[in-house]
Amino acid sequence: MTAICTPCALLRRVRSLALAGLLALAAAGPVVAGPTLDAVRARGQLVCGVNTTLVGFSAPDAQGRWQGFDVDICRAVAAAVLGSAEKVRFVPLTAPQRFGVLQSGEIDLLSRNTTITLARDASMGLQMTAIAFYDGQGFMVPATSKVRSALELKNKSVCVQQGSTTIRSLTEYARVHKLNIRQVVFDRFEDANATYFAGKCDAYTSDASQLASLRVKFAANPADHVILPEVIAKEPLGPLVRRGDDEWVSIVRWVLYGLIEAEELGVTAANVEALQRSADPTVLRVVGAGEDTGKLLGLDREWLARAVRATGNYGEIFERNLGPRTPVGLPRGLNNLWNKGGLQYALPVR
Ligand SMILES: N[C@@H](CCC(=O)N[C@@H](CS)C(=O)NCC(=O)O)C(=O)O
Repeated sequence: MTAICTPCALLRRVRSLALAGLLALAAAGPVVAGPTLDAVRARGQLVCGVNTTLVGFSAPDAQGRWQGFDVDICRAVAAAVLGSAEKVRFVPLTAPQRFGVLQSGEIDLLSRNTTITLARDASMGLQMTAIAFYDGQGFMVPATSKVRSALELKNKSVCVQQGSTTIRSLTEYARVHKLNIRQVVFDRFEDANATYFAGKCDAYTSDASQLASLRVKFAANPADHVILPEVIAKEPLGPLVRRGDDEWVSIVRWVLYGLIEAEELGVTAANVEALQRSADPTVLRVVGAGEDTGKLLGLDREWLARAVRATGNYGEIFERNLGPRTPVGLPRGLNNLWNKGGLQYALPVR
């Protein structure tokens, strides 16, 4: 029998082939592991790029153990992928170093107060995963200064570091508002910090969360430095990976979404075991006792349960490292859940 090849029949055949392909894929079980997951597994360790020292985000504690919000994201990924949050090597990176090290393959993941912009996403061979922290660029001034608004920085000097999004936004803001700001630019973070805290710049500009962290570490009394109300640029921060390894992008993205989803569902490090007996299928998926979401990522059923057990959910990570009861003392603000007035909205884990 000869096949009738009208455009309609052709379309039907393409559709049925596509459907058969999709069904075969769904039945195939675990998807292919990408090259990064393979390398991480073979090494038995995740290599994570973090900030050199930014209290609350990434800094070694008195025992030399890395602590912080960005650090916990690395640990959560390691717990999901390798079964242990301890299987991470942290690589401290300066602002100018961070992208080259990720591009060259020296690290698997960059979890380091890094803003996702169009240019970075589209032109560096790197890819954003999800937004871990909604930040914005701000200014800090000594409390003794009369300046109480960024618009009062006319003819003032502002300390700023190279290799970040910060200088360009400062330049554009100053131009738009005709502020004639004198930029005092540093290659090294240490020099920018030392100069501002020695009182040699009228203001310091960076991500607002960073300013809050810096005053805790460097000011004799953090209350001696005031963060001005203006946010001059959006700084959505999140983990970056190399472009071209879609499986790895998915894993990092879903670990982050999973931690946020866990918070939304009330799954915490402490109750993840007890909730194995939950009647709610959305909770069961998160605690690894329901539908197996891990196999679609090339992982196992308990991937997310392990991450939550190791680091706590997103809210627990935030509160422990940055929240009002920590020295950095940040409110949840934009980083609250979408149903509590914030922007954190995890795509559904199902
Ligand atoms: N979020 C911004 C700024 C992040 C950033 O790297 N900030 C600088 C200070 S403005 C920093 O952390 N430097 C630390 C270092 O170089 O060791 C970005 O991604 O460019």
